[in-house]
Amino acid sequence: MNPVDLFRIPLAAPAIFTAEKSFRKNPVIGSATLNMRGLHRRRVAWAYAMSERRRKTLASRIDPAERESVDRDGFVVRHNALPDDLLKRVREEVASIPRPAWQMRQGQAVNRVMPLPARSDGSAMAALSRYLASPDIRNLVGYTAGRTGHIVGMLQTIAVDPPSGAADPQADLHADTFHPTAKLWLFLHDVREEDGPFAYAPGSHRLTPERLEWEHQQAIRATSNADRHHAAGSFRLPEDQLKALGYGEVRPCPVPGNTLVVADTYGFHRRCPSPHRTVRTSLYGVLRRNPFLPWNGLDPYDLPVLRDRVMLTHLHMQDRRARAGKSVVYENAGTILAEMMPEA
Ligand SMILES: O=C(O)CCC(=O)C(=O)O
Ligand SMILES: [Fe+2]
Repeated sequence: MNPVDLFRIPLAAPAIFTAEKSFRKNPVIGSATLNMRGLHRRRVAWAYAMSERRRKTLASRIDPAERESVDRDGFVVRHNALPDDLLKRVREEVASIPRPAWQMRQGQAVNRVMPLPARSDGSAMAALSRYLASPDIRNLVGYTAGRTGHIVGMLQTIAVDPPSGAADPQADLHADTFHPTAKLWLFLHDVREEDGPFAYAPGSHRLTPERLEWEHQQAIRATSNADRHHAAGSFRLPEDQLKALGYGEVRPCPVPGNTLVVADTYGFHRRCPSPHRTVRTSLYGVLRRNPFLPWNGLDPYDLPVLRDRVMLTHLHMQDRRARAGKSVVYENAGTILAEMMPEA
């Protein structure tokens, strides 16, 4: 071990009990010695067991058919998610009202995010924010994530222009992190098979003994993995290994507009590569919480002062970093229309 790491360890150790996932950033989580002795294996098994316990207390709050889908597959698809009049207003606003946007380019894919308004301002975007806070969505997403809490919501556009860059890293099959956690997409328009839909390996959210052993093996060598996403704790899996872990084949999810997809992104998933230019816009939400605490709810982000400002505050901090000449994940893209094709 590098002597400098000795000083970093007392500071890095408490992260073991949080949602911290990066092997590269955290010397304790990334320690080959500790992982050989079973640190990662224990984190995975414990986080999973706690999630299952919390899910039991939420089970009666969600629709039985949707619960069955999450339990069996790790994701659920709900058609006609928004009432017609709200859907119409959302589509009109998205097509005609420019909004502050931030973008991250990953190879040929641009991921554009637009925070939702923090206050009710009569807009359809504010209504989307309320939709995410409704008990129906909170419970469904909370159940899928294995813990309820504030869903960080935004408008998301994925714009893919195949000749413009390298492969899209999100098109590699992966798990987002080491514990149950949820994302949602409410696709505003049709996403056909050839438009780069979301795809998921059904059942891969379940911790099989083979998956646990695989997690253990990955963790030991994670910091030196050539794929930086893998080293950051978002493990990549070659698709032909799904079967060995006890899982089904990847299933693409093309959807008609107004379809809600909620997925436990501990399960293996990816974006399908798009063979042509596509722009895919959705209401997008993320619920990722500390998986080790026994209770649901009690999320500081639910406090009125923080609620709905989480994303915007994060993005403003990115702007400050950019102005200071530091590297950022999301670049300010000005005030633009959500569905605009980015410049190459
Ligand atoms: O955009 C998609 O279809 C999936 C991307 C992904 O892997 C993610 O957001 O975690
Ligand atoms: Fe992902």
